[in-house]
Amino acid sequence: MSLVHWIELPKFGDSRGSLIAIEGKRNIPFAIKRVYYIYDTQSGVARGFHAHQNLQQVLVCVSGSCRVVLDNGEVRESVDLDSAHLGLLINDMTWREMYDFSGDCVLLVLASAYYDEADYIRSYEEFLAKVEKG
Ligand code: T46
Repeated sequence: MSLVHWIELPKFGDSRGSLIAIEGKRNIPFAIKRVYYIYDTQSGVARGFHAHQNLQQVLVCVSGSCRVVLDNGEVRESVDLDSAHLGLLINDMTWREMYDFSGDCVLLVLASAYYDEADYIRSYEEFLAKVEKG
């Protein structure tokens, strides 16, 4: 089963340009408790390298592009984010790495929970041990 779950965000466009509306529990499958965005990422930098124990997130590349690697301990998949109307849903216990940020990349992230450092698994070995245990 693929780890890549896209959410199509409806685009309202007219002669003035485009508008996308995001609503928790409507076009996003959870109540949105937190929003953050990653931008000005320096060339060659990679981010992420962790999993979450209890967090769902949707990543939307609202400008530019980047690449996201997802890994559930068995399957590893790489996906390009370059569209403001596509959200990438990442469920908990999924290892993620982000690469190849374009200079104009703005990566918007919608999260199901408030920030909690204790929710992060930052060691790949620890992540594998946890998924193997089930
Ligand atoms: C994720 C990927 C996609 C906060 O104080 N509050 C926050 O809500 C977040 C997300 C981060 N921070 C602080 C913690 C660190 O001192 O911001 C700093 C950078 O965070 P981090 O190194 O975790 O950033 P990334 O880009 O590696 O990962 C982030 C999210 O943390 C993570 O949940 O899934 O983006």
